[in-house]
Amino acid sequence: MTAITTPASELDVPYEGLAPTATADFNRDGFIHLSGVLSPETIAQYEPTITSEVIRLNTQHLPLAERDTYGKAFLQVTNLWRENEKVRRLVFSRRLAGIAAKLLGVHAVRLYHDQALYKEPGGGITPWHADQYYWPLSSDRCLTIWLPLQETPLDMGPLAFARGSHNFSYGRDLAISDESEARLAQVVAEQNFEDVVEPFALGDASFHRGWTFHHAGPNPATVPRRVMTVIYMDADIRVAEPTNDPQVRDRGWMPGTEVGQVPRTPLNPVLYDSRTA
Ligand SMILES: O=C(O)CCC(=O)C(=O)O
Repeated sequence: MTAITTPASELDVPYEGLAPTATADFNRDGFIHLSGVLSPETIAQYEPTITSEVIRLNTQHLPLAERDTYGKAFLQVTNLWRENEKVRRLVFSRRLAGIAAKLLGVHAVRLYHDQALYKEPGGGITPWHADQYYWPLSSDRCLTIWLPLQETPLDMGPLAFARGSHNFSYGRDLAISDESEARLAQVVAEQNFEDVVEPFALGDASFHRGWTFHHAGPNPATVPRRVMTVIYMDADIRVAEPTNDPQVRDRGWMPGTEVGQVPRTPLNPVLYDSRTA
């Protein structure tokens, strides 16, 4: 009898495009932009589901003109993997988590949470900021994949990074705001950090460290700039004492944990472990 084999989903097959220098490049720059992380066909399969979940779960109904700068930047819908089995398959992709583990130089990564970030037509800038300001975590071994769900040209607000800024500690006390935009734009200019702004082809994705300063332009296009993100952390990272109010709230991503514990909760599964891959 002939065995019937189902081809493994691209989502769980290792990515072959990582250069031997990728981890070192990522450590030096604080981000990396990779081509062909997923095929256009895979993105086309998942985009409609993510978009309909964003529409279903969105709680932001104010007109753009009545929102603050953060509110104008994007619609933000979190932990979609808990809402939809198909989205769960994307968020739990071993390919994506495997890239995250390699870039961080760790054996295994755990999910912190996911979020869809949809910059509406006419949506504003994403102010300069560093994500780790929000995270009560014991080390900087955490990163975000930014996965656009359409081709993203320069005039649609692709994510942009200040190269090497993850090693600079000034400005880490700033929430996303007009103040973070003004102060960090000044820091980036004064420190001569290169502001790396690039278009994204369909299937490209970037990965950035928690302390890397990043921002995005507005979206004057007539269609939303649709993006899925997943935040991964070293599987051995621990919950840290919050240092600000947003970090107190962010402890909710690791429910029931105490400071000092590894967040082994049902919401923070290990998504990739090189020792069992
Ligand atoms: O999509 C954006 O405009 C912002 C994304 C971002 O800040 C992030 O993924 O950390």
